[in-house]
Amino acid sequence: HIQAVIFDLDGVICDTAHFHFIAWKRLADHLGIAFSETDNEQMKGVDRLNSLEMILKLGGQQRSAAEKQALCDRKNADYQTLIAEMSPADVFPGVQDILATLKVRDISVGVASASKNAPAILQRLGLDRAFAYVADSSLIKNNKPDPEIFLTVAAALEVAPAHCVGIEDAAAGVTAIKAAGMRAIGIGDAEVLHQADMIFPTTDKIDLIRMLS
Ligand code: B16
Ligand code: MG
Repeated sequence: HIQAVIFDLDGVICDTAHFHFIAWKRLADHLGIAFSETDNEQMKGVDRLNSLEMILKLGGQQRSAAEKQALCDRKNADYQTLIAEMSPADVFPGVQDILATLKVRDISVGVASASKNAPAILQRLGLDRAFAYVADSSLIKNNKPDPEIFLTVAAALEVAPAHCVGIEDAAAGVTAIKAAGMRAIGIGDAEVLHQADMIFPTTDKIDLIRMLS
Protein backbone atom coordinates (compact mmCIF):
# COMPACT_ATOMS: atom_id res chain seq x y z
CA HIS A 1 0.00 0.00 0.00
CA ILE A 2 1.02 3.61 -0.53
CA GLN A 3 3.22 5.06 2.23
CA ALA A 4 4.63 8.17 0.55
CA VAL A 5 3.55 10.76 -1.99
CA ILE A 6 6.29 12.64 -3.86
CA PHE A 7 5.24 15.91 -5.49
CA ASP A 8 6.78 17.78 -8.37
CA LEU A 9 6.63 21.54 -7.71
CA ASP A 10 6.29 23.55 -10.92
CA GLY A 11 2.91 22.75 -12.45
CA VAL A 12 1.69 20.53 -9.60
CA ILE A 13 1.82 22.66 -6.43
CA CYS A 14 1.81 26.07 -8.15
CA ASP A 15 1.84 27.63 -11.60
CA THR A 16 5.53 28.47 -11.89
CA ALA A 17 5.57 26.45 -15.14
CA HIS A 18 3.96 29.50 -16.73
CA PHE A 19 6.68 31.81 -15.39
CA HIS A 20 9.37 29.46 -16.71
CA PHE A 21 7.74 29.68 -20.14
CA ILE A 22 7.63 33.50 -20.06
CA ALA A 23 11.30 33.71 -19.03
CA TRP A 24 12.45 31.20 -21.67
CA LYS A 25 10.34 32.91 -24.32
CA ARG A 26 12.03 36.24 -23.55
CA LEU A 27 15.45 34.60 -23.77
CA ALA A 28 14.54 32.91 -27.07
CA ASP A 29 13.36 36.28 -28.45
CA HIS A 30 16.69 37.78 -27.36
CA LEU A 31 18.48 35.02 -29.27
CA GLY A 32 16.23 35.42 -32.30
CA ILE A 33 14.87 31.89 -31.92
CA ALA A 34 11.20 31.06 -32.49
CA PHE A 35 9.82 29.33 -29.38
CA SER A 36 6.24 28.18 -28.78
CA GLU A 37 4.27 26.68 -25.89
CA THR A 38 4.49 23.35 -27.72
CA ASP A 39 8.30 23.59 -27.70
CA ASN A 40 8.11 24.52 -24.01
CA GLU A 41 6.10 21.36 -23.25
CA GLN A 42 9.20 19.22 -23.98
CA MET A 43 11.23 21.32 -21.55
CA LYS A 44 8.99 20.99 -18.51
CA GLY A 45 10.83 19.24 -15.69
CA VAL A 46 14.10 19.57 -17.60
CA ASP A 47 16.89 21.39 -15.70
CA ARG A 48 18.06 24.89 -16.61
CA LEU A 49 21.15 24.14 -18.73
CA ASN A 50 19.49 21.32 -20.65
CA SER A 51 16.47 23.56 -21.29
CA LEU A 52 18.79 26.19 -22.79
CA GLU A 53 20.45 23.52 -24.94
CA MET A 54 17.01 22.58 -26.30
CA ILE A 55 16.28 26.21 -27.25
CA LEU A 56 19.69 26.64 -28.91
CA LYS A 57 19.05 23.43 -30.85
CA LEU A 58 15.68 24.76 -32.03
CA GLY A 59 17.50 27.77 -33.45
CA GLY A 60 20.42 25.74 -34.79
CA GLN A 61 22.73 27.87 -32.63
CA GLN A 62 25.85 27.00 -30.64
CA ARG A 63 27.42 28.82 -27.69
CA SER A 64 30.49 28.35 -25.53
CA ALA A 65 30.13 26.99 -22.00
CA ALA A 66 30.70 30.49 -20.56
CA GLU A 67 28.07 32.02 -22.85
CA LYS A 68 25.59 29.31 -21.89
CA GLN A 69 26.19 30.03 -18.23
CA ALA A 70 25.56 33.74 -18.82
CA LEU A 71 22.33 32.97 -20.74
CA CYS A 72 21.16 30.66 -17.92
CA ASP A 73 21.89 33.40 -15.38
CA ARG A 74 19.96 35.91 -17.48
CA LYS A 75 16.94 33.61 -17.71
CA ASN A 76 17.08 32.85 -13.99
CA ALA A 77 17.28 36.53 -13.02
CA ASP A 78 14.21 37.20 -15.17
CA TYR A 79 12.43 34.16 -13.67
CA GLN A 80 13.25 35.27 -10.12
CA THR A 81 11.67 38.66 -10.82
CA LEU A 82 8.53 36.88 -12.03
CA ILE A 83 8.27 34.68 -8.92
CA ALA A 84 9.16 37.43 -6.43
CA GLU A 85 5.52 38.33 -5.84
CA MET A 86 4.31 34.78 -5.12
CA SER A 87 2.41 34.22 -1.88
CA PRO A 88 0.33 31.50 -0.17
CA ALA A 89 -2.56 32.56 -2.44
CA ASP A 90 -0.62 31.01 -5.34
CA VAL A 91 -0.78 27.47 -3.97
CA PHE A 92 -2.97 25.53 -6.41
CA PRO A 93 -6.49 24.68 -5.19
CA GLY A 94 -6.58 21.18 -3.73
CA VAL A 95 -2.97 21.07 -2.49
CA GLN A 96 -3.74 21.96 1.14
CA ASP A 97 -6.62 19.44 1.26
CA ILE A 98 -4.41 16.68 -0.15
CA LEU A 99 -1.65 17.45 2.37
CA ALA A 100 -4.17 17.44 5.23
CA THR A 101 -5.62 14.09 4.16
CA LEU A 102 -2.17 12.52 3.76
CA LYS A 103 -1.21 13.73 7.22
CA VAL A 104 -4.29 12.14 8.79
CA ARG A 105 -3.45 8.90 7.00
CA ASP A 106 0.17 9.07 8.17
CA ILE A 107 1.48 9.07 4.59
CA SER A 108 4.88 10.79 4.15
CA VAL A 109 5.23 13.68 1.71
CA GLY A 110 8.27 14.91 -0.22
CA VAL A 111 9.16 17.21 -3.11
CA ALA A 112 11.15 16.18 -6.20
CA SER A 113 11.64 19.37 -8.18
CA ALA A 114 14.39 19.93 -10.74
CA SER A 115 14.31 23.60 -9.78
CA LYS A 116 17.12 25.20 -7.81
CA ASN A 117 14.52 27.82 -6.86
CA ALA A 118 12.28 25.22 -5.18
CA PRO A 119 13.16 26.04 -1.54
CA ALA A 120 12.58 29.78 -2.11
CA ILE A 121 9.26 29.13 -3.85
CA LEU A 122 8.05 26.78 -1.09
CA GLN A 123 8.91 29.47 1.44
CA ARG A 124 6.92 32.13 -0.43
CA LEU A 125 3.99 29.73 -0.66
CA GLY A 126 4.13 29.13 3.10
CA LEU A 127 4.85 25.43 2.45
CA ASP A 128 8.47 25.30 3.64
CA ARG A 129 7.51 23.12 6.60
CA ALA A 130 4.80 21.09 4.88
CA PHE A 131 7.08 18.38 3.48
CA ALA A 132 9.21 15.85 5.33
CA TYR A 133 11.90 16.07 2.64
CA VAL A 134 12.65 18.40 -0.29
CA ALA A 135 15.28 17.18 -2.76
CA ASP A 136 18.24 19.48 -3.33
CA SER A 137 18.41 19.45 -7.13
CA SER A 138 21.99 20.74 -7.10
CA LEU A 139 23.02 17.35 -5.65
CA ILE A 140 21.19 15.34 -8.32
CA LYS A 141 23.60 14.02 -10.95
CA ASN A 142 21.07 12.72 -13.47
CA ASN A 143 18.02 14.88 -14.00
CA LYS A 144 14.50 13.89 -15.08
CA PRO A 145 13.68 11.71 -17.05
CA ASP A 146 16.25 9.80 -14.97
CA PRO A 147 14.61 8.39 -11.81
CA GLU A 148 17.41 9.63 -9.49
CA ILE A 149 15.54 12.55 -7.90
CA PHE A 150 12.44 10.44 -7.10
CA LEU A 151 14.58 7.60 -5.74
CA THR A 152 16.53 10.10 -3.60
CA VAL A 153 13.32 11.44 -2.04
CA ALA A 154 11.94 7.92 -1.45
CA ALA A 155 15.19 6.90 0.27
CA ALA A 156 15.11 10.02 2.46
CA LEU A 157 11.51 9.23 3.43
CA GLU A 158 12.56 5.61 4.04
CA VAL A 159 9.81 4.22 1.83
CA ALA A 160 10.39 1.59 -0.89
CA PRO A 161 9.63 2.92 -4.41
CA ALA A 162 6.85 0.33 -4.85
CA HIS A 163 4.99 2.04 -1.98
CA CYS A 164 5.40 5.56 -3.43
CA VAL A 165 3.22 7.68 -5.67
CA GLY A 166 4.80 10.45 -7.76
CA ILE A 167 2.79 13.41 -9.08
CA GLU A 168 4.04 15.25 -12.19
CA ASP A 169 2.89 17.70 -14.85
CA ALA A 170 5.80 16.99 -17.23
CA ALA A 171 6.39 14.10 -19.63
CA ALA A 172 10.03 13.89 -18.46
CA GLY A 173 8.81 13.72 -14.86
CA VAL A 174 6.28 10.95 -15.50
CA THR A 175 9.02 8.97 -17.27
CA ALA A 176 11.25 9.49 -14.20
CA ILE A 177 8.53 8.25 -11.81
CA LYS A 178 7.86 5.13 -13.88
CA ALA A 179 11.60 4.43 -14.17
CA ALA A 180 11.79 4.69 -10.36
CA GLY A 181 9.20 1.90 -10.09
CA MET A 182 6.52 4.14 -8.57
CA ARG A 183 2.88 4.79 -9.38
CA ALA A 184 2.71 7.87 -11.61
CA ILE A 185 -0.01 10.50 -11.43
CA GLY A 186 -0.04 12.94 -14.36
CA ILE A 187 -1.49 16.43 -14.01
CA GLY A 188 -2.48 17.96 -17.33
CA ASP A 189 -2.88 16.75 -20.89
CA ALA A 190 -3.56 13.01 -21.27
CA GLU A 191 -1.76 12.89 -24.62
CA VAL A 192 1.44 14.46 -23.27
CA LEU A 193 1.36 12.36 -20.08
CA HIS A 194 0.24 9.05 -21.62
CA GLN A 195 2.84 7.08 -19.63
CA ALA A 196 1.13 7.96 -16.33
CA ASP A 197 -0.98 5.38 -14.46
CA MET A 198 -3.69 7.99 -13.78
CA ILE A 199 -4.17 11.43 -15.28
CA PHE A 200 -6.16 14.34 -13.83
CA PRO A 201 -6.54 17.72 -15.56
CA THR A 202 -5.57 19.78 -12.49
CA THR A 203 -4.28 19.11 -8.97
CA ASP A 204 -7.69 19.78 -7.37
CA LYS A 205 -9.23 17.06 -9.57
CA ILE A 206 -7.02 14.32 -8.09
CA ASP A 207 -9.15 11.40 -6.88
CA LEU A 208 -7.32 10.61 -3.64
CA ILE A 209 -9.09 7.29 -3.07
CA ARG A 210 -8.01 6.08 -6.51
CA MET A 211 -4.53 7.52 -6.14
CA LEU A 212 -3.90 5.74 -2.83
CA SER A 213 -5.68 2.41 -3.39
P1 B16 B 1 15.39 26.27 -12.18
P2 B16 B 1 9.91 20.94 -11.61
C1 B16 B 1 11.54 22.30 -13.22
O1 B16 B 1 10.81 22.22 -12.04
C2 B16 B 1 10.75 23.05 -14.27
O2 B16 B 1 9.64 22.28 -14.71
C3 B16 B 1 11.61 23.34 -15.46
O3 B16 B 1 10.88 24.09 -16.40
C4 B16 B 1 12.86 24.12 -15.00
O4 B16 B 1 13.73 24.38 -16.08
C5 B16 B 1 13.58 23.29 -13.94
O5 B16 B 1 12.69 23.04 -12.87
C6 B16 B 1 14.80 24.01 -13.40
O6 B16 B 1 14.38 25.14 -12.68
O7 B16 B 1 15.86 27.01 -13.41
O8 B16 B 1 14.52 27.11 -11.28
O9 B16 B 1 16.51 25.59 -11.43
O10 B16 B 1 8.79 20.86 -12.60
O11 B16 B 1 10.84 19.75 -11.61
O12 B16 B 1 9.42 21.33 -10.22
MG1 MG C 1 6.74 20.28 -13.17
